Amino acid sequence: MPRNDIAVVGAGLVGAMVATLLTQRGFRVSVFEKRPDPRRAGVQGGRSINLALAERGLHALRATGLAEQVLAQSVMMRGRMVHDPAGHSALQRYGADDSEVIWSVSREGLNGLMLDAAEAAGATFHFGQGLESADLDAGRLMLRSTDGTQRSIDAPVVIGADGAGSALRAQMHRHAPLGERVEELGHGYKELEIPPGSDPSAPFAIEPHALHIWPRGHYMCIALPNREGSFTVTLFLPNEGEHPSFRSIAGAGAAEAFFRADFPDALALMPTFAHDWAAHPVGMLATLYLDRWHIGGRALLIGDAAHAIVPFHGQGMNCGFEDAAELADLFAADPTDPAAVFAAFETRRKPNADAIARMALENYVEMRDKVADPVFLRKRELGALLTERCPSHYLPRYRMVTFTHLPYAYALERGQAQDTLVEQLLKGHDSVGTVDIEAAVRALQATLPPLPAEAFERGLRPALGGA
Ligand code: FAD
Ligand code: 8R5
Repeated sequence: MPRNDIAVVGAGLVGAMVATLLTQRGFRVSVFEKRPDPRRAGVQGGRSINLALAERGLHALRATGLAEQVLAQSVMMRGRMVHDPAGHSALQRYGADDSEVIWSVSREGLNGLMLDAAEAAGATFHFGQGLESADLDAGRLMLRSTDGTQRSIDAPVVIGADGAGSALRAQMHRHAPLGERVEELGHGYKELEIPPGSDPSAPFAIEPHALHIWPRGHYMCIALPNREGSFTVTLFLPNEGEHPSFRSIAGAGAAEAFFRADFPDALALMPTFAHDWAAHPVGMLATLYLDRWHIGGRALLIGDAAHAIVPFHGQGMNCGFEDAAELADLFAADPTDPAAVFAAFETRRKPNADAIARMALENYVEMRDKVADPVFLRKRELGALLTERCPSHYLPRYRMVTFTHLPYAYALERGQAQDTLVEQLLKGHDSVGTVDIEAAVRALQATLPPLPAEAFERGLRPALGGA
């Protein structure tokens, strides 16, 4: 390969994104993907799997020119709809208004749009060609095709976007240890489905414009809407231990009894429950930490390959897209020195990847337990009030993560400081109503510096597009 040629391993969400952005900046990009072209092969198992797209992901999509098209295929989610055990539900808005919402998008649809865009920009794709091994000293990749044939190619500069089970990571590790650590959560997930109702003019069985949560303390169900009127439901549950756990629930019949007791309203909307339970495997959840993401200027890991996280903040793809955008910016600024680019990328992104990994773990407790807790709700209410009264100094952490481009590490740190203050302000109060708001604002301004300008540069999302 001549200079300025970059090989990308993996044509998933992050691989397609980085290929598009680098091609747009004048690099010649070849992408090698183990699986067949998903635009031809169709989804595995025919299931619709959706993802929550937020500002960081949308920002990268804007750079590719795809944002409008993606939003037009998505369903807007204004907040969390919390379903209590008695069957009541209430919406907790994510932001101030409909400019602060997240979007439920089909993984298959998004991946297809992104592959089309990367090809249109000039990137070359080789489907059905998996990375098998790599000689990083010689700058060669060994690939195996679906039909079993092997070949090797020159690739002096390679980016690994091959996901949590990255083959490039394993090859890099052989070359020089990366300091890999995998922390399993001990909880897994099972995907289920609420199909569209029979009335084609109102196909959604529950509120379409929300991310639904059934919090139950140590476990929970969630549901995200799909455009055609169905919902993808996910149960998160401990793998082992006392009932309920995946181990304690033996088979679809026992699972149905568990749902009848704990999620009766959701079960009533899932006619294919028993089939889905038996057919879908339990997914595993873990956080991946590495000490190093690159080997000189030869190989770099991005996306899940570098920092797979648990799903509870809905930021895995969003963070991977932000990786791709930052990497493309660094490459554009210094196109001839991949070693310097990779080192700068690792220095900039690693603290942020660590921060979102931690916040994602924390958000599991928030979703499954705290969203129904009065103390948590008071803190949230006072936080919202402070943002309204003093936007220069207070922005809830969830909103920094989801609706701004502030570094994740900043959101984590600022969130802790804000939280401490709100706890102090609420001391001795059973309700936000008795807190002196003027005094609280003064305390806020005296304790914390103003938020950086980036907090207010939230991408203006058009009200158009989306269902
Ligand atoms: P992947 O999407 O895993 O892509 C890796 C690609 O590399 C694949 O195409 C794979 O076939 C290919 N590959 C693997 N091995 C090789 C090889 N040896 N050679 C060549 N190619 C190879 N994130 C969010 O932001 N919001 C959400 O709501 C959300 N929901 C999720 C729901 C589910 C069910 C799951 C599983 C994840 C969810 N995530 C979400 C996380 C998100 O999917 C990932 O963070 C994101 O897909 C990472 O992209 P990636 O390109 O790094 O990896
Ligand atoms: N990933 C999400 C959020 C935060 C919602 C909130 C949470 C399913 C396997 Cl669990 C989860 C969120 O705090 O109110 N935004 O987007 C997506 C989530 O799970 C996805 C769909 C998922 C991996 C299964």
